[in-house]
Formats: sequence, structure tokens, C-alpha cells
Amino acid sequence: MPTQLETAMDTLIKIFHHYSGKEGDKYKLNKGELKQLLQSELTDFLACQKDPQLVDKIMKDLDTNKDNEVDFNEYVVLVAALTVACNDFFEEQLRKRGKLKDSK
Ligand SMILES: [Ca+2]
Ligand SMILES: [Ca+2]
Repeated sequence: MPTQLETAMDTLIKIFHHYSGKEGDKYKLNKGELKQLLQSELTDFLACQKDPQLVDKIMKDLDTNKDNEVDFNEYVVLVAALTVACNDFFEEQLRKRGKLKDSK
């Protein structure tokens, strides 16, 4: 039985390849594939961002090697950044409820 974290990692990998394999390079997301991934898998995240240029901006931010595709390394950066943002929000909520002692 895989652990929850192993399952989460496996899911991250499978989701990437599900979208990256649709067009062109099987191991990279082009802009269309990135858009589909964001719209299908990060629905809530996109819903609160009304910017029509958002996909272009995300693409530009993520594409650190400037090949106009998002490879797995670049995708992991996005997921990690979003996870950190979600955790900050989560900790903030816990602090407000006084369930987490501030360690500073
Ligand atoms: Ca592709
Ligand atoms: Ca790239």
C-alpha cells in the first residue's frame, strides 16, 4: 500500500503526463495543454483570477528555460508555489482560531 504522500506524488506525475501527451512533445506542456491542465485541475485557482492573460503570464513565469513549453520541472515549481500559498492560508486560519502557537 502506498502512503498518502506517495499517492499524491504519483497523482502529480500522472496528471502532468495526461496533459503533456496530448500534442507535440509528449513530455512537455505547450500553451494549449497548460491551459487545459489549469482549467481542469486547478479550477478554483483559476476561478478567482479573472485575468484573461493569466495562462500567458503563468506560462511566461514557469518557462524558465524559454522553450515555450512547460516541462515537468517547471510544472513542479507551479504546484509547489501553489501548495506553499495554500499552506500559508491554512496556517493563517489555524492561528486565527488559536490552535497553533506562534513559535516566533
Ligand atoms: Ca505536449
Ligand atoms: Ca520550458
